[in-house]
Amino acid sequence: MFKIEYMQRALYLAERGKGFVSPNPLVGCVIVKDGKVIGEGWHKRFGEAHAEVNAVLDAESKGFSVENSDVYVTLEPCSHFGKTPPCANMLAEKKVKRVFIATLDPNPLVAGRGVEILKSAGIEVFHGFLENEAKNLNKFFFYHIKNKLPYVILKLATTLDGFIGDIDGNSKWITNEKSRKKVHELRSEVDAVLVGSGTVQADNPSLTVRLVEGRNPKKVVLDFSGRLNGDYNVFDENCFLVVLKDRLTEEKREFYLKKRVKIVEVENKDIKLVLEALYKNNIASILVEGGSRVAGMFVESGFINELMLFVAPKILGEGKRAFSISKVFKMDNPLELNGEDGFFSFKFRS
Ligand code: AOF
Ligand code: ZN
Repeated sequence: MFKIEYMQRALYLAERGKGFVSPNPLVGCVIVKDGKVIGEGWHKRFGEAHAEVNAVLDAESKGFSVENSDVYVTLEPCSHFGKTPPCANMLAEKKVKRVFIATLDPNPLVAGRGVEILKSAGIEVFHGFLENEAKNLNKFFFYHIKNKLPYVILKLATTLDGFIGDIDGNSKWITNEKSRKKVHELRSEVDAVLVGSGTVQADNPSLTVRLVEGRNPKKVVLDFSGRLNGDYNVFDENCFLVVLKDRLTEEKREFYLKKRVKIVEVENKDIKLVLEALYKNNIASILVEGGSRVAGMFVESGFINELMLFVAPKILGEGKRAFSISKVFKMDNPLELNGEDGFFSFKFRS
């Protein structure tokens, strides 16, 4: 009998791959036979076995045969020879009885072919269970596989009057520990964190994950004019420096080479070019962390998928604004982002 709990379990298992499978999707799989879970698996690491293979191995290692079983999987089993052979063929060979899929695979290499392979082997296939949850879990994957660009999250931490720092440029700390933990959690889930050269100079951030458990993201520094000069905490083998073509002196090139910083050269100050270049370097999700100039360039480019706004109940009166943009707009024609109003309620007294 079909049970939604098994799909929930498969989604839960999928999440265990967070931070390790990109640019692949998070996938989980549960195998059920005679009303009992006989195998569980998830995609653990990029380039390694897919969820279905791990679940079958899990069942077989415990002495179960998966023949005639029900397979719950959060993404359509693949149909292509990639880094691993196709999961749909493997399930067909194992003669499973039914396959329940949360959502189809948007990857053009798969996109329905996995279902076809299963059906033509006589397996009953059903899809569309917890589909929204499954798509949301893989929002980075669904976007990048279709658009060949990384999914971009802009993070802002502001005061009630919309400032990201005081008039001296001091931004430590606008938001509380809980918000900062959330940011560190996000860092551990995206492929890269991006900041501008101004932020590097002002704060010398390390952009690592410290307040929660998790792996460090790659780091991207936007320094179009190549003005950064000297050593900063971000510079190591996990760092990409984005700079306009031919702007770096030989001396700086040598310095970055020694630090093992990867240099990404772009033709002009175009965020789309930057995103295309980063995508070619296997960066499929980015957390943009500032400052105003970078936030301004990203809103003007239209390439923000999501804004995560942390607002502290503090007021500065004057300070560093969140977005530095190239024009001033009027209320009847503002720079408008595509979406609904947000709503917060702060409770100050009871
Ligand atoms: C599945 N199960 O667990 C995953 C799937 O390069 P490869 O061989 O790892 O293939 C990556 C593609 O396979 C990926 O883009 C997506 O379409 C699918 N991912 N499929 O059946 C899995 N991770
Ligand atoms: Zn597969």
